[in-house]
Amino acid sequence: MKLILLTLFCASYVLAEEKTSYEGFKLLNIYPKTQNQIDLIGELQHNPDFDLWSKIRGDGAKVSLAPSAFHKYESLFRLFKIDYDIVHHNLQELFDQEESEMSKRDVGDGRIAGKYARHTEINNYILDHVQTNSRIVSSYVAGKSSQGRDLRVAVIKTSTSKRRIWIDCGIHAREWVSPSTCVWIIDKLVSEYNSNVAATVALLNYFEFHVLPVVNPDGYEYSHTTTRLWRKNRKTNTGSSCIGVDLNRNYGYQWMTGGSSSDPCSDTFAGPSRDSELETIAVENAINAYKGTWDAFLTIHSYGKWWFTPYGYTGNILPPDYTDLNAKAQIGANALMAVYNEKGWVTGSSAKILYVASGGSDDWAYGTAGIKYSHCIELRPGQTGTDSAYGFQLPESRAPLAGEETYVGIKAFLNSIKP
Ligand code: 0X9
Ligand code: ZN
Repeated sequence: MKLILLTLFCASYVLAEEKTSYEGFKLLNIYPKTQNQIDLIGELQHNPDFDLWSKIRGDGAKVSLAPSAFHKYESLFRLFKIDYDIVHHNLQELFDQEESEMSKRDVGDGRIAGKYARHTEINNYILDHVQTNSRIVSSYVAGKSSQGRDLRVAVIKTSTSKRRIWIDCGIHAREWVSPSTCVWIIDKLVSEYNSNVAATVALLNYFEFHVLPVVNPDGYEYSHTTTRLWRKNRKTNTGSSCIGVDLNRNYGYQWMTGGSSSDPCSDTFAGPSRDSELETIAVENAINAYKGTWDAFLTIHSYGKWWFTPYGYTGNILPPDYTDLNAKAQIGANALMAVYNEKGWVTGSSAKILYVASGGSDDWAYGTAGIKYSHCIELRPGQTGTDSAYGFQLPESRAPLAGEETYVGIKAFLNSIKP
């Protein structure tokens, strides 16, 4: 008996991985200005110990560094004369605050819109909606994640819906405000349709929405249970002890042509081959299942306050439809900013504005699937201004703001592409 108990204890001990501590981790704002400095940061961002949170150029690119990495890179910054300041001296404190704020609230009633809900809660929420609103909501499983979680897509449509709109969230694990925004969108579409909001009824009479709130559930769960800043999926990599593929480097259009890493330990690891990941394949299959019927592909990330157009893989050329795409993105961003009188949303090609990064789902949707209005939207906060000190750490109490402004922006954008 003793032996059995001991074995059980050991097994559960091994299974329950300890939470990653961010004690002493610093969050820096760095200010690379010259081309040399920008190129250096562009290279460093693929290093496993250099966690670039967002943009390379401009004001306030954020990077989080373990104490030893801080030591190492501080001297490099000095050598290259890159200015920086320290935004937080101890990231763990921020994460503790976040956890205590979240533990005070209760999502037991299933009302998870605007919350940082867990993956099971999100899937159950979709299934509940299918039950209670079967007239307009249905769902399907697009595939399974590498650890076997259901990639459940909510479908919202009426009997007259003609063309399709794809919206996905949570491809990057740590971008928690993204899944919460997808849930917000589902919630508002359904509730506004039920209460006969004319604009929403008209939208749903034309468009059928497919919303996948968490493309990367394994990573998302891992960022909740173990490592807050996890980004990739959780697939084991042959020949390496490092885990995970950056799903937004894995899509099969212009794969590995720039801004991605072939090192499994890097946060931008593009995978062993194009379209190698189950999560990538699931999204591609879902799109291919209704080929030619999609009018828009929207993939929601955080953070930066950007409404991107393709391409991400190169800044040397713009897509043939760029002028139109950018004009429609601007309509979306303007409506979004008007909701809370926010400023500073920027539209345009992601490679030109942010950095070159190939293998993104938006480029695949545009380049391979032929979906014209393919956009990657980076939610609040921005690099500067409201909430900017938080980065990925946007408090849960601010998530409804992101949900609502994005919902309004997307509706305006869709109205502008609807005939
Ligand atoms: O790097 C990314 O995958 C996205 N930024 S994030 O900070 N959320 O990781 C931007 C992707 C833009 N699109 C492409 N590069 N295709
Ligand atoms: Zn992202």
